[in-house]
Amino acid sequence: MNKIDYGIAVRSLQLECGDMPLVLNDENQCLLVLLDVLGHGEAAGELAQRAKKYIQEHKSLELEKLISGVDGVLRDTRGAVGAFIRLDVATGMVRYESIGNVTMRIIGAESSVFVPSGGVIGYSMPVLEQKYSRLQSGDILLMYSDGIRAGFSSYEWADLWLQSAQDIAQGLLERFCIGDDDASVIALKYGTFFR
Ligand SMILES: [Mn+2]
Repeated sequence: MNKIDYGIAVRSLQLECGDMPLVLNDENQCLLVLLDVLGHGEAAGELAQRAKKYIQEHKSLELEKLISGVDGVLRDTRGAVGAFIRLDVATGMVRYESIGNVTMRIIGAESSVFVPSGGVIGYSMPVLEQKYSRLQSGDILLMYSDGIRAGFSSYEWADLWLQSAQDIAQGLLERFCIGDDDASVIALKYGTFFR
């Protein structure tokens, strides 16, 4: 049986945070969302919380419907970029969609970067496509906002790989946080890891 270990780290520029990383999992499925409401501060934070509440209340919706719902919640606001992943824990199958510049990467035997769609949730939504990937045992899945330096390479955090998902998320935040925007990281370790 495959296992997951996940961790979340957030750094807010002000008291309220416009980044909203969220992981909701049950026995079979894991929903990972990372929203970055445009701008930061109180107004962005309030929108992020509104979107979070909607996602929590509609977490079982099919992914496109969920994203459309979030688009509805954020309609006529400053909007957000966001990445959405639904992971089938048993098989590692990943269904994903990303609108705007939230990064999703798999680090492992076959590393890859998920392809985002352009657009802004709540403002200019792209046509959503069915996108799939698959996690293999030993893979680390990363999601992070543009408050994190985008193109860091895996050797820059090789010392973090064997740590817990929470320590990886926190370590990446501390190491690669840019500092002029809210920043957030979700790290998920999939399958069996040898320590
Ligand atoms: Mn941002």
